[in-house]
Amino acid sequence: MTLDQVIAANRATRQKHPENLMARHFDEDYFRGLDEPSRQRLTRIIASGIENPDSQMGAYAMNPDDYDKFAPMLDPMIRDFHGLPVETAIAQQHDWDTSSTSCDLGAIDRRLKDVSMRVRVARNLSTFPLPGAMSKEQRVALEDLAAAAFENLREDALFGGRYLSITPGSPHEIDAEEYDRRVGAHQMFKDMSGDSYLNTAGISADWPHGRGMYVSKAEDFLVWVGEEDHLRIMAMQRGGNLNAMFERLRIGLERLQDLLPAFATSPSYGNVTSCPTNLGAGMRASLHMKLPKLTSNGHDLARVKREAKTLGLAVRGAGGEHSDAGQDGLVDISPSARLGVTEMKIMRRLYGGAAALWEMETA
Ligand code: DAR
Repeated sequence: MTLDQVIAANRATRQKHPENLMARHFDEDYFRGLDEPSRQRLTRIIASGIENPDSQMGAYAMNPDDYDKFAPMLDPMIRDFHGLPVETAIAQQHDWDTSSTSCDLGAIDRRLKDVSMRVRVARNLSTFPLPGAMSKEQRVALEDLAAAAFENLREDALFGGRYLSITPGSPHEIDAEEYDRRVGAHQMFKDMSGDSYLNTAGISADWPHGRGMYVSKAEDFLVWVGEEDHLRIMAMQRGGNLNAMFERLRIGLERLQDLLPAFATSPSYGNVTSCPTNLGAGMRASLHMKLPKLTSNGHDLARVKREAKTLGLAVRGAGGEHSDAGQDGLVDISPSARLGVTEMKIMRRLYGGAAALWEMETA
Protein backbone atom coordinates (compact mmCIF):
# COMPACT_ATOMS: atom_id res chain seq x y z
CA MET A 1 0.00 0.00 0.00
CA THR A 2 1.20 3.51 -0.77
CA LEU A 3 1.49 6.20 1.91
CA ASP A 4 -1.68 7.92 0.67
CA GLN A 5 -3.61 4.62 0.58
CA VAL A 6 -2.65 3.87 4.21
CA ILE A 7 -3.71 7.35 5.31
CA ALA A 8 -6.99 7.23 3.37
CA ALA A 9 -7.84 3.75 4.70
CA ASN A 10 -7.27 4.81 8.30
CA ARG A 11 -9.32 8.00 7.89
CA ALA A 12 -12.24 5.88 6.67
CA THR A 13 -11.81 3.28 9.44
CA ARG A 14 -11.69 5.96 12.14
CA GLN A 15 -15.15 7.04 11.01
CA LYS A 16 -16.77 3.64 10.59
CA HIS A 17 -14.95 1.61 13.27
CA PRO A 18 -13.96 3.88 16.19
CA GLU A 19 -13.17 0.74 18.22
CA ASN A 20 -10.18 -0.02 15.94
CA LEU A 21 -7.35 1.20 18.18
CA MET A 22 -4.77 1.28 15.39
CA ALA A 23 -6.91 3.62 13.29
CA ARG A 24 -7.86 5.63 16.38
CA HIS A 25 -4.22 6.32 17.26
CA PHE A 26 -2.79 6.46 13.73
CA ASP A 27 -0.69 9.66 13.56
CA GLU A 28 -0.45 10.87 9.95
CA ASP A 29 2.43 13.32 10.61
CA TYR A 30 4.43 10.61 12.43
CA PHE A 31 3.83 8.19 9.55
CA ARG A 32 4.80 10.76 6.87
CA GLY A 33 7.94 11.63 8.86
CA LEU A 34 9.34 8.08 8.75
CA ASP A 35 11.92 7.09 6.14
CA GLU A 36 10.64 4.67 3.47
CA PRO A 37 12.04 1.42 4.99
CA SER A 38 10.53 2.30 8.38
CA ARG A 39 7.21 3.23 6.74
CA GLN A 40 7.15 -0.14 4.96
CA ARG A 41 7.96 -1.93 8.21
CA LEU A 42 5.21 -0.13 10.13
CA THR A 43 2.73 -0.78 7.32
CA ARG A 44 3.29 -4.54 7.77
CA ILE A 45 2.65 -4.19 11.53
CA ILE A 46 -0.68 -2.40 11.00
CA ALA A 47 -1.76 -4.26 7.84
CA SER A 48 -4.21 -6.48 9.77
CA GLY A 49 -6.04 -3.44 11.16
CA ILE A 50 -6.17 -1.79 7.72
CA GLU A 51 -7.45 -4.90 5.91
CA ASN A 52 -9.84 -5.79 8.77
CA PRO A 53 -11.45 -2.50 9.87
CA ASP A 54 -13.50 -4.35 12.53
CA SER A 55 -10.28 -5.19 14.41
CA GLN A 56 -10.11 -4.45 18.12
CA MET A 57 -6.33 -3.70 18.29
CA GLY A 58 -5.45 -3.79 14.58
CA ALA A 59 -1.72 -4.51 14.75
CA TYR A 60 0.73 -7.38 15.23
CA ALA A 61 4.46 -6.90 15.87
CA MET A 62 6.78 -8.51 13.33
CA ASN A 63 10.04 -8.28 15.29
CA PRO A 64 10.65 -8.12 19.06
CA ASP A 65 12.06 -4.57 18.84
CA ASP A 66 9.03 -3.21 16.97
CA TYR A 67 7.43 -2.08 20.25
CA ASP A 68 10.44 0.09 21.08
CA LYS A 69 11.21 1.29 17.52
CA PHE A 70 7.61 2.32 16.79
CA ALA A 71 6.60 3.33 20.34
CA PRO A 72 5.15 6.73 19.21
CA MET A 73 2.55 4.76 17.22
CA LEU A 74 2.14 1.58 19.28
CA ASP A 75 2.42 2.86 22.88
CA PRO A 76 -0.82 4.94 22.76
CA MET A 77 -2.72 1.90 21.39
CA ILE A 78 -1.24 -0.34 24.11
CA ARG A 79 -2.13 2.10 26.90
CA ASP A 80 -5.65 2.53 25.51
CA PHE A 81 -6.31 -1.22 25.38
CA HIS A 82 -4.74 -2.05 28.76
CA GLY A 83 -6.24 1.00 30.50
CA LEU A 84 -2.85 2.50 31.42
CA PRO A 85 -2.59 6.29 31.97
CA VAL A 86 -0.54 8.18 29.38
CA GLU A 87 1.69 9.89 31.93
CA THR A 88 2.83 6.81 33.92
CA ALA A 89 5.91 4.74 33.09
CA ILE A 90 5.11 1.12 32.24
CA ALA A 91 7.33 -1.40 34.04
CA GLN A 92 5.92 -4.93 33.95
CA GLN A 93 6.48 -6.89 37.18
CA HIS A 94 6.22 -10.67 37.70
CA ASP A 95 4.97 -12.66 40.73
CA TRP A 96 4.49 -16.43 40.60
CA ASP A 97 4.40 -17.02 44.36
CA THR A 98 1.28 -19.21 44.58
CA SER A 99 1.88 -19.80 48.31
CA SER A 100 0.88 -16.19 49.05
CA THR A 101 -2.86 -16.75 48.62
CA SER A 102 -5.40 -19.60 48.36
CA CYS A 103 -7.80 -19.56 45.43
CA ASP A 104 -9.94 -22.69 45.60
CA LEU A 105 -13.37 -22.29 44.04
CA GLY A 106 -14.54 -25.56 45.59
CA ALA A 107 -14.18 -23.90 49.01
CA ILE A 108 -16.76 -21.28 47.95
CA ASP A 109 -19.39 -23.73 46.74
CA ARG A 110 -19.18 -27.48 46.16
CA ARG A 111 -20.83 -26.90 42.78
CA LEU A 112 -17.58 -25.11 41.74
CA LYS A 113 -15.20 -27.91 42.63
CA ASP A 114 -15.05 -29.33 39.11
CA VAL A 115 -14.89 -26.47 36.60
CA SER A 116 -12.80 -26.51 33.41
CA MET A 117 -9.80 -24.21 33.97
CA ARG A 118 -6.85 -23.22 31.79
CA VAL A 119 -3.96 -20.80 32.12
CA ARG A 120 -1.50 -20.08 29.30
CA VAL A 121 1.44 -17.81 28.72
CA ALA A 122 2.69 -16.63 25.32
CA ARG A 123 6.44 -16.66 24.75
CA ASN A 124 8.60 -15.86 21.70
CA LEU A 125 12.25 -16.80 21.20
CA SER A 126 14.54 -13.78 20.92
CA THR A 127 16.54 -15.51 18.17
CA PHE A 128 13.77 -15.44 15.52
CA PRO A 129 11.45 -12.85 13.96
CA LEU A 130 7.91 -12.99 15.37
CA PRO A 131 5.47 -15.31 13.54
CA GLY A 132 4.22 -12.60 11.16
CA ALA A 133 7.66 -12.18 9.60
CA MET A 134 9.03 -15.75 9.64
CA SER A 135 10.03 -17.70 6.54
CA LYS A 136 8.87 -21.31 6.15
CA GLU A 137 12.43 -22.44 6.90
CA GLN A 138 12.49 -20.37 10.11
CA ARG A 139 9.13 -21.83 11.22
CA VAL A 140 10.45 -25.38 10.78
CA ALA A 141 13.80 -24.52 12.43
CA LEU A 142 11.98 -23.12 15.46
CA GLU A 143 9.77 -26.23 15.63
CA ASP A 144 12.90 -28.43 15.51
CA LEU A 145 14.38 -26.45 18.43
CA ALA A 146 11.20 -26.86 20.44
CA ALA A 147 10.91 -30.59 19.63
CA ALA A 148 14.51 -31.10 20.79
CA ALA A 149 13.68 -29.33 24.06
CA PHE A 150 10.57 -31.49 24.53
CA GLU A 151 12.75 -34.62 24.21
CA ASN A 152 14.13 -33.67 27.63
CA LEU A 153 10.64 -33.74 29.12
CA ARG A 154 9.49 -37.09 27.68
CA GLU A 155 10.20 -39.13 30.79
CA ASP A 156 9.62 -36.34 33.32
CA ALA A 157 7.37 -37.31 36.27
CA LEU A 158 5.22 -34.14 36.03
CA PHE A 159 5.48 -33.23 32.34
CA GLY A 160 6.34 -36.50 30.53
CA GLY A 161 4.58 -36.70 27.17
CA ARG A 162 5.07 -36.44 23.42
CA TYR A 163 5.32 -33.85 20.65
CA LEU A 164 2.68 -34.02 17.89
CA SER A 165 3.64 -32.23 14.68
CA ILE A 166 1.45 -31.31 11.69
CA THR A 167 4.47 -30.41 9.56
CA PRO A 168 4.44 -32.68 6.49
CA GLY A 169 7.35 -35.11 6.76
CA SER A 170 8.16 -34.32 10.39
CA PRO A 171 9.41 -37.33 12.38
CA HIS A 172 6.68 -36.40 14.90
CA GLU A 173 3.92 -36.00 12.29
CA ILE A 174 0.40 -37.10 13.24
CA ASP A 175 -2.37 -37.99 10.77
CA ALA A 176 -5.45 -35.88 10.03
CA GLU A 177 -7.63 -38.09 12.23
CA GLU A 178 -5.52 -37.51 15.36
CA TYR A 179 -5.23 -33.78 14.53
CA ASP A 180 -9.02 -33.47 14.28
CA ARG A 181 -9.46 -35.47 17.50
CA ARG A 182 -7.06 -33.19 19.38
CA VAL A 183 -8.83 -30.06 18.03
CA GLY A 184 -12.19 -31.54 19.06
CA ALA A 185 -10.78 -32.15 22.55
CA HIS A 186 -9.89 -28.40 22.76
CA GLN A 187 -6.19 -29.27 22.97
CA MET A 188 -4.71 -28.54 19.53
CA PHE A 189 -5.24 -25.18 17.78
CA LYS A 190 -7.43 -24.93 14.68
CA ASP A 191 -6.24 -24.39 11.11
CA MET A 192 -5.11 -20.75 11.16
CA SER A 193 -5.24 -20.26 7.42
CA GLY A 194 -8.92 -19.34 7.61
CA ASP A 195 -8.39 -16.41 9.99
CA SER A 196 -8.42 -13.11 8.07
CA TYR A 197 -6.70 -11.21 10.90
CA LEU A 198 -3.82 -13.69 11.09
CA ASN A 199 -3.60 -14.06 7.30
CA THR A 200 -3.12 -10.35 6.67
CA ALA A 201 -0.53 -10.27 9.47
CA GLY A 202 1.42 -13.14 7.89
CA ILE A 203 1.08 -15.15 11.11
CA SER A 204 -0.75 -18.06 9.44
CA ALA A 205 1.59 -18.20 6.45
CA ASP A 206 3.11 -21.57 5.38
CA TRP A 207 0.36 -23.47 7.23
CA PRO A 208 0.82 -26.20 8.51
CA HIS A 209 4.64 -26.10 8.36
CA GLY A 210 6.36 -25.51 11.71
CA ARG A 211 3.20 -26.16 13.74
CA GLY A 212 2.46 -28.70 16.42
CA MET A 213 1.71 -29.35 20.08
CA TYR A 214 3.46 -30.99 23.02
CA VAL A 215 1.03 -32.80 25.32
CA SER A 216 1.79 -34.39 28.69
CA LYS A 217 0.64 -37.96 29.44
CA ALA A 218 -1.83 -36.54 31.98
CA GLU A 219 -3.03 -34.07 29.29
CA ASP A 220 -2.77 -31.26 31.85
CA PHE A 221 0.27 -29.50 30.32
CA LEU A 222 0.37 -28.43 26.65
CA VAL A 223 2.69 -26.34 24.48
CA TRP A 224 1.46 -24.98 21.16
CA VAL A 225 4.27 -24.41 18.64
CA GLY A 226 3.81 -21.91 15.80
CA GLU A 227 0.40 -20.47 16.58
CA GLU A 228 -0.03 -16.72 17.09
CA ASP A 229 3.20 -16.71 19.11
CA HIS A 230 6.19 -19.03 18.86
CA LEU A 231 5.03 -20.86 22.01
CA ARG A 232 1.81 -20.95 23.99
CA ILE A 233 2.62 -22.81 27.22
CA MET A 234 -0.45 -23.88 29.18
CA ALA A 235 -1.72 -25.83 32.16
CA MET A 236 -5.28 -27.05 32.26
CA GLN A 237 -7.48 -29.14 34.51
CA ARG A 238 -10.98 -29.76 35.77
CA GLY A 239 -11.20 -28.73 39.41
CA GLY A 240 -11.38 -25.60 41.52
CA ASN A 241 -7.85 -25.19 42.85
CA LEU A 242 -6.28 -22.40 40.82
CA ASN A 243 -3.07 -22.49 42.90
CA ALA A 244 -2.17 -26.03 41.83
CA MET A 245 -2.74 -25.23 38.15
CA PHE A 246 -0.66 -22.02 38.26
CA GLU A 247 2.11 -23.81 40.13
CA ARG A 248 2.24 -26.55 37.45
CA LEU A 249 2.52 -23.87 34.76
CA ARG A 250 5.27 -22.05 36.67
CA ILE A 251 7.39 -25.20 36.99
CA GLY A 252 6.79 -26.26 33.37
CA LEU A 253 7.66 -22.78 32.09
CA GLU A 254 10.91 -22.79 34.07
CA ARG A 255 11.84 -26.24 32.67
CA LEU A 256 11.34 -24.96 29.11
CA GLN A 257 13.12 -21.68 29.80
CA ASP A 258 16.23 -23.71 30.75
CA LEU A 259 16.02 -25.74 27.52
CA LEU A 260 15.48 -22.96 24.95
CA PRO A 261 17.14 -19.73 23.75
CA ALA A 262 16.16 -16.62 25.74
CA PHE A 263 12.58 -15.43 25.44
CA ALA A 264 12.00 -11.99 23.89
CA THR A 265 11.32 -9.34 26.54
CA SER A 266 11.05 -5.55 26.68
CA PRO A 267 12.13 -3.40 29.67
CA SER A 268 8.69 -1.72 29.69
CA TYR A 269 6.31 -4.28 28.25
CA GLY A 270 7.66 -7.48 29.79
CA ASN A 271 7.07 -10.53 27.61
CA VAL A 272 6.99 -9.57 23.93
CA THR A 273 4.08 -11.04 21.97
CA SER A 274 2.74 -10.83 18.42
CA CYS A 275 -0.43 -9.08 19.51
CA PRO A 276 -0.17 -6.04 21.80
CA THR A 277 -3.18 -7.34 23.75
CA ASN A 278 -0.97 -10.12 25.17
CA LEU A 279 2.02 -8.02 26.28
CA GLY A 280 3.25 -8.04 29.87
CA ALA A 281 2.49 -11.30 31.67
CA GLY A 282 1.51 -12.73 28.28
CA MET A 283 -1.03 -14.65 30.32
CA ARG A 284 -4.61 -15.65 29.67
CA ALA A 285 -6.20 -17.44 32.63
CA SER A 286 -9.76 -18.65 32.18
CA LEU A 287 -12.42 -20.94 33.49
CA HIS A 288 -15.84 -22.09 32.25
CA MET A 289 -18.94 -21.45 34.34
CA LYS A 290 -22.61 -22.27 33.79
CA LEU A 291 -24.48 -19.00 34.35
CA PRO A 292 -28.01 -19.59 32.99
CA LYS A 293 -29.55 -16.71 34.95
CA LEU A 294 -26.91 -14.14 33.98
CA THR A 295 -26.97 -15.24 30.31
CA SER A 296 -30.71 -15.85 29.85
CA ASN A 297 -29.81 -19.51 29.30
CA GLY A 298 -27.01 -18.57 26.92
CA HIS A 299 -29.19 -16.47 24.62
CA ASP A 300 -28.00 -13.04 25.77
CA LEU A 301 -24.48 -12.28 27.07
CA ALA A 302 -25.03 -8.52 27.44
CA ARG A 303 -25.74 -8.60 31.19
CA VAL A 304 -22.97 -11.04 32.13
CA LYS A 305 -20.47 -9.06 30.03
CA ARG A 306 -21.53 -5.85 31.77
CA GLU A 307 -21.26 -7.35 35.25
CA ALA A 308 -17.95 -9.07 34.39
CA LYS A 309 -16.41 -5.86 33.06
CA THR A 310 -16.88 -4.20 36.46
CA LEU A 311 -14.86 -7.13 37.88
CA GLY A 312 -12.02 -6.70 35.32
CA LEU A 313 -13.17 -9.81 33.45
CA ALA A 314 -13.95 -10.53 29.80
CA VAL A 315 -16.63 -13.07 28.82
CA ARG A 316 -16.87 -15.15 25.64
CA GLY A 317 -18.39 -18.38 24.50
CA ALA A 318 -16.85 -21.60 25.71
CA GLY A 319 -15.69 -22.35 22.15
CA GLY A 320 -13.07 -19.57 22.08
CA GLU A 321 -12.87 -16.10 20.51
CA HIS A 322 -16.03 -15.08 18.61
CA SER A 323 -18.05 -18.11 19.89
CA ASP A 324 -21.51 -18.14 21.56
CA ALA A 325 -22.44 -19.40 25.02
CA GLY A 326 -22.83 -23.13 25.42
CA GLN A 327 -25.64 -25.16 26.94
CA ASP A 328 -26.95 -23.94 30.33
CA GLY A 329 -25.24 -20.60 29.70
CA LEU A 330 -21.72 -22.07 29.70
CA VAL A 331 -19.27 -19.18 29.25
CA ASP A 332 -15.52 -18.62 29.39
CA ILE A 333 -14.44 -15.88 31.80
CA SER A 334 -10.96 -14.40 32.02
CA PRO A 335 -9.24 -11.30 33.41
CA SER A 336 -8.80 -8.66 30.67
CA ALA A 337 -5.62 -7.02 31.95
CA ARG A 338 -2.29 -8.66 31.06
CA LEU A 339 0.07 -5.70 31.05
CA GLY A 340 0.92 -3.94 34.29
CA VAL A 341 -0.46 -6.81 36.39
CA THR A 342 1.47 -9.76 37.81
CA GLU A 343 0.64 -13.44 37.34
CA MET A 344 -0.69 -13.68 40.91
CA LYS A 345 -2.83 -10.57 40.43
CA ILE A 346 -4.38 -12.29 37.40
CA MET A 347 -5.03 -15.47 39.41
CA ARG A 348 -6.67 -13.53 42.26
CA ARG A 349 -8.76 -11.49 39.81
CA LEU A 350 -10.02 -14.65 38.12
CA TYR A 351 -10.85 -16.24 41.47
CA GLY A 352 -12.53 -13.15 42.94
CA GLY A 353 -14.42 -12.37 39.74
CA ALA A 354 -15.70 -15.94 39.40
CA ALA A 355 -16.84 -15.90 43.03
CA ALA A 356 -18.68 -12.59 42.52
CA LEU A 357 -20.43 -13.79 39.33
CA TRP A 358 -21.41 -17.03 41.06
CA GLU A 359 -22.91 -15.02 43.92
CA MET A 360 -25.00 -13.00 41.43
CA GLU A 361 -26.04 -16.19 39.64
CA THR A 362 -27.16 -17.97 42.81
CA ALA A 363 -28.65 -14.95 44.66
N1 DAR B 1 -7.58 -9.65 15.41
C1 DAR B 1 -7.10 -8.98 16.57
C2 DAR B 1 -7.38 -9.80 17.84
C3 DAR B 1 -6.91 -9.15 19.09
C4 DAR B 1 -7.03 -10.01 20.31
N2 DAR B 1 -6.98 -11.46 20.10
C5 DAR B 1 -5.82 -12.14 19.84
N3 DAR B 1 -4.65 -11.57 19.83
N4 DAR B 1 -5.90 -13.45 19.57
C6 DAR B 1 -7.76 -7.62 16.63
O1 DAR B 1 -6.99 -6.64 16.68
O2 DAR B 1 -8.99 -7.55 16.64
